[in-house]
Amino acid sequence: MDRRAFLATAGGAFAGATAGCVDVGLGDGGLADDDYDVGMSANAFVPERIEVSVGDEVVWGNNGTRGHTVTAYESGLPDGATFFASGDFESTDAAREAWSGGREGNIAPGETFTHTFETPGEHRYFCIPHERKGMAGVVVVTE
Ligand SMILES: [Cu+2]
Repeated sequence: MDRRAFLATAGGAFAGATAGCVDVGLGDGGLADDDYDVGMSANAFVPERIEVSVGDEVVWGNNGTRGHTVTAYESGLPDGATFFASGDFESTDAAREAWSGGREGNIAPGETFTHTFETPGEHRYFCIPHERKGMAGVVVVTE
């Protein structure tokens, strides 16, 4: 059972207990489940792998409590793919420098980042401050 169905069921069964609670269904960052495609927990993108079609928009949402980045690995993109990074940097190195210089590119709790994928293939990306903890993901784009 998905979470929304569960909440709907619980709401019906315990309407008296939950009435007035506006936080039902919202994560720590204040985002609702359908506000994003890929969430961000303490040290992970959830899910780590997502499959979309050419032309689809992917929305990352920080539903955790810490700042994160979405930063593509230039070497982890298909030929011809557009580089993407929160903060709109032009390269992985530029994003790293801007982060260490003042947390530029930060996606704060409750914020989102969006990118539209136009090139088929695997797009690998990571979070700069949590790279060493293995915070990385892949967007698989199919025709
Ligand atoms: Cu992170």
